[in-house]
Amino acid sequence: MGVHEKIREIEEEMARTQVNKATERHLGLLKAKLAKLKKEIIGGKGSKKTGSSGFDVKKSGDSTVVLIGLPSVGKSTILNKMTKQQSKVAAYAFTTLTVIPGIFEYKGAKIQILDLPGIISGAKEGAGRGREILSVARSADLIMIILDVFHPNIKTILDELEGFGIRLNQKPPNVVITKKQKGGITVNRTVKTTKLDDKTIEDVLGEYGMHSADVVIRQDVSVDEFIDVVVGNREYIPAITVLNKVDLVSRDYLKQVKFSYLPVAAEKNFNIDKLKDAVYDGLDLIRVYTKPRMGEADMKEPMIVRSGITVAEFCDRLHRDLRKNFKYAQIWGTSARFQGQKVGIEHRLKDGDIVTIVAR
Ligand SMILES: Nc1nc2c(ncn2[C@@H]2O[C@H](COP(=O)(O)OP(=O)(O)OP(=O)(O)O)[C@@H](O)[C@H]2O)c(=O)[nH]1
Ligand SMILES: [Mg+2]
Repeated sequence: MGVHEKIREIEEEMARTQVNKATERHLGLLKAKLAKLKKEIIGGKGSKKTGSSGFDVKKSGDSTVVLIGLPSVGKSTILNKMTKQQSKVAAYAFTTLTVIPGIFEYKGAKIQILDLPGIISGAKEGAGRGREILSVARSADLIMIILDVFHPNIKTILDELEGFGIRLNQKPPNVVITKKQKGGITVNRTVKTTKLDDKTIEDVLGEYGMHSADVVIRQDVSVDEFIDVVVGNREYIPAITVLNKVDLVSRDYLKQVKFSYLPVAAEKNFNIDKLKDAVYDGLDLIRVYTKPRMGEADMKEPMIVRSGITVAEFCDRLHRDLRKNFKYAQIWGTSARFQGQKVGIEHRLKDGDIVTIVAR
């Protein structure tokens, strides 16, 4: 039996199973099995840096936004209106066949946008170069979901992204699993939890061949979130939803759309500015200034980086070898407990921080 058939079989069993206290544990196990099979689909480790995308994309700018949507929803039109790029636009499906990058500057940040071919249902299993497209999405700093006003079927898109290990607008669950050689599973909870019991935790870990581990639960996680931690190759990415071509409908028509979205008519330039704002806000960027050890800080040209960035990641932005040779950093600004505080590589930076990196 192939992976896809096995997945379908489990999904069918889950659909047949009533959700109640008695079946909770069994469902947890099925979910774990399912996640394991789905991981095979995503393939390889595929981290942000090394992920083989199949599409050759050269990242540039301070952050990268990808356009994801069904064919002909207006992705290329949006790219063209937001940047100076001219990606081909046409009234038929699959006009765009590869990645088309564009860039725009906003509030001092250089933001790259990647226009992609449309995805179709089954993309995560490879339909219509779907895997290449979704791999690019996994590497994004923000995903822009584009929907056509006449087919606002957001569920198709969410299913494809979800099935490819992408978690939208969620934080990584605060759970730590440390493997051990022996001693069984021990679970420690630092908060009161209601959604996940010890037996289910054991079942899920067992499914992944883990029979001894220390588990620390710091948040009331669901079994799905716990499985995400166990599987481990999830990308947590912010997203915004755009409903395009609103010039073609009335206000009344829009009232029946039940999820939240930004209304846009790209072709008419309607709300392109609002879209730029939404992208900028969604990226949650901060300004960080660098200061040489002996000199003055450069307050003219901040580095624009995403909020929550660690000193380690900041080093990577400055120079390839800096992380390797890192000794300590000194911080002036809101992330420091006192001005000039010495910090390690895991320290998280905040907006307006001034940083000196001291390397060997
Ligand atoms: N009325 C209207 N038409 C639009 C709007 N935006 C795009 N279109 C039209 O929609 C069609 C598809 O636009 P594209 O930008 O090529 O769509 P796409 O999503 O890039 O399509 P693929 O590359 O094939 O996936 C074209 O005929 C556009 O002129 C809009 O805001 N209003
Ligand atoms: Mg296109």
